[in-house]
Amino acid sequence: MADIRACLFDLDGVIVDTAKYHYLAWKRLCNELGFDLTEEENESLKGISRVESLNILLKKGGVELSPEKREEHLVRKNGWYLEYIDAMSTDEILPGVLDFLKAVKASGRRMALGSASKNAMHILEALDLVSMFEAVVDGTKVTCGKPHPQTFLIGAEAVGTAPAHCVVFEDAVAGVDAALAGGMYAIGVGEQSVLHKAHKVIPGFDGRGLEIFDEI
Ligand code: B16
Ligand code: MG
Repeated sequence: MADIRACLFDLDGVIVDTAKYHYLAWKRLCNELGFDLTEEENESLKGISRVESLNILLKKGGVELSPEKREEHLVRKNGWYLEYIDAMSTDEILPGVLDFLKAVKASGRRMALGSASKNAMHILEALDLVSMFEAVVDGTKVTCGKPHPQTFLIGAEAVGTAPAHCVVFEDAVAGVDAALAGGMYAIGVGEQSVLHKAHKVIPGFDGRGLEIFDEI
């Protein structure tokens, strides 16, 4: 049985469904550039950095842009995304997440956030969750995004826990891959068919408690 001493949580798609807002903002940009983005295609952008996501989309749409234009589009996309974020409240924390976070904290396990997002602190503030995490590793703190394990390795170190005693909660294939590459346990939050490489997959946190650590 796994001896879990620290939990590393992804943000988008695990704690809050900002993935839907990323999708709407990317879709708007793609449509302006003359092509569409389906929800299925958006799946491959989850957990991937902003710059890398744009690279993937431009390739898909067969659009070539100068570095200046790319930067301009990234700023516009983030502006649309932030309009959704600014309208968000604590009601948008996904079902069961708050109780689960509190239970982990009360159990004495260490807790960190590991997100690719450069907006992570902004989102945590909107959700009143900043004080829940001992460390926040976000897109402003890494040089290699997921699926590279750097995000979670920095998180594990920040909470003084060896990777073998850490579990990562992730909704993205890239995030599950990052956790496994870092030598950690991975619990996928979403669909089994998508996240099958994880040690365990749950649809969400509703009704879930510390017994989950006995199931990996
Ligand atoms: P931003 P996570 C990731 O967050 C998202 O899943 C991904 O879709 C997004 O492109 C990335 O953050 C960067 O986000 O544009 O806000 O810097 O899932 O790792 O918490
Ligand atoms: Mg995510």
